Amino acid sequence: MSQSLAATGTAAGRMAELSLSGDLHRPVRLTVPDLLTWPRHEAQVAFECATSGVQHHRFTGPLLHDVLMDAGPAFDPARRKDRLRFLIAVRGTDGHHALLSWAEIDPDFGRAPVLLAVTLDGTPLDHAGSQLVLPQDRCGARYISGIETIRVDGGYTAWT
Ligand SMILES: Nc1nc2c(c(=O)[nH]1)N[C@H]1C(S)=C(S)[C@@H](COP(=O)(O)O)O[C@H]1N2
Ligand SMILES: [Mo]
Repeated sequence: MSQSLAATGTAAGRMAELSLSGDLHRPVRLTVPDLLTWPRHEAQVAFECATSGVQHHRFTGPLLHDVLMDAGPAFDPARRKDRLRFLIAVRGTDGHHALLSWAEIDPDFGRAPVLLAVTLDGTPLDHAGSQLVLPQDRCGARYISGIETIRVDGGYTAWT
């Protein structure tokens, strides 16, 4: 099913919801209007798609970092090194998914201003679901739309 059909199906019933799960002290389900609880940022972005070329869009929404911090990631906030093993997995309703490292969005490390969009070019995403916005990405593939799940995983144990 295409993303637009999935979104229409959701619109016919209830609003889209995304779940924050994994290594969090306060896992939660959030609608797009719930995301307005956090300070809203704006990003004018350009990204390239392998099939449709360069796209320009304006997104608004909270910082992914602000939303995830309130869900209580299971690291010691005072110890910067403890955060370096955490990954963030983001998946859309169509199964498209991608990983970010925690350090990529952490203000002490990569400081990428990644957003969870509530609007796309002025249109609310209440029914389509939030979209991941990564102004630092040249390619559009991680701009995951219709976000269903964000899973925080601190169990990266390749060397143990
Ligand atoms: N849920 C979901 N989000 C997605 C994709 C997808 O297949 N599923 N494709 C990505 C890719 S490859 C690009 S370039 C951007 C823009 O794709 P669009 O032009 O199809 O909207 O969305 C991204 N977000
Ligand atoms: Mo793409």
